[in-house]
Amino acid sequence: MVSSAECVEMLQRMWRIRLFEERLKQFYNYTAYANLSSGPHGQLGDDGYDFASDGLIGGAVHLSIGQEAVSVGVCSVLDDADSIFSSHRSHGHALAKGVPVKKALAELMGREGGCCHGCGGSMHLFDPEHGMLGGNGIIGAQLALALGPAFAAKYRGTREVSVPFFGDGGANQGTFNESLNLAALWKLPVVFVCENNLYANSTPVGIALATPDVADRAAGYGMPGVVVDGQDVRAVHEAAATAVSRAREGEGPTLLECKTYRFEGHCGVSAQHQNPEECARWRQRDPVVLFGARLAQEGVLSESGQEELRRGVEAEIDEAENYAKHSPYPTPELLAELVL
Ligand SMILES: Cc1ncc(C[n+]2csc(CCOP(=O)(O)OP(=O)(O)O)c2C)c(N)n1
Repeated sequence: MVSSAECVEMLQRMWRIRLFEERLKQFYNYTAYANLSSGPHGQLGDDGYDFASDGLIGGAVHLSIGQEAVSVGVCSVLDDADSIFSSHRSHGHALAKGVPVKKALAELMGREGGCCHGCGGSMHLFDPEHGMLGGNGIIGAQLALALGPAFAAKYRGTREVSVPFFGDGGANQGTFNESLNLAALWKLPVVFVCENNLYANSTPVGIALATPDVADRAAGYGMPGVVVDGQDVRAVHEAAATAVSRAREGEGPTLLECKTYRFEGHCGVSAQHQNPEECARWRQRDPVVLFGARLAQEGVLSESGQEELRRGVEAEIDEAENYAKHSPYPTPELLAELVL
């Protein structure tokens, strides 16, 4: 059973991810990305658009607003020594695992003070100190990479667990089969976390998945497959706790499928390809709002306590913004040093 203090900590982390990504909307270079893009990405919207800040973040930015309960619920049962691997949609995972906000924001702005000295950017947040072993622009690659530290832990007889987060689209890559098979065969300490947000880019799961639940596939590898409500952070925490303790005890991997939804478009904002009624329905199940209401109802944290928590997170992000904006861009010499 998760304690009150842990609940408050989880709510704080959820707010951190939500407000961090809301802040990103002001900095994202919509114009450059729209010019590069075609199809649904090309539609510009007004939501959050701030001309003054436009361009502080270049390249593609994938927001995970709406999916905070998954990253926070899973990471709440992990230690710094445990490893996570992410995809193109990696900010939430990084922050949930403890990557400092200022290092993440500076990285997104391409500054030297970032967790990869500004040479990685949004899709390559990486911070081994906190066990964040990287975002990845290659869909499905993180599943195979996660087997490395899991194998090392098993080989050395230590108790670290490795967790790849991937989407429903990632579940259809060949690496899914290879990784689940090998992890099960060797009983590796892995928890495979599928964030099924119902779309891969703009492709709905209904026309891409042969069965409604990705978790059903676990049976084919002889591991438990668990479906959990990805909007309920406590449910995710509990399911992840069971899977992680199984992995730590040497009993092998679990496939955890979290049913969730992203409230923004695939890349950037306002490029919604989802049906508006569907979006509205899921917004009724906003994981941050739901959890806050539950904690108020249970007397764990009052509404004013939550407001204070939220303001504290906002101040933390203001401070990170100041840090990032004052951090220099990396020099070509530094790039050469890091890469060579
Ligand atoms: C190997 C590979 N194929 C295709 C792409 C292009 N691509 C980028 S994101 C994406 C959809 C990913 O969907 P999903 O795994 O469900 O994650 P979500 O975006 O829903 O979080 C695709 C196909 C890619 N980056 N890598």
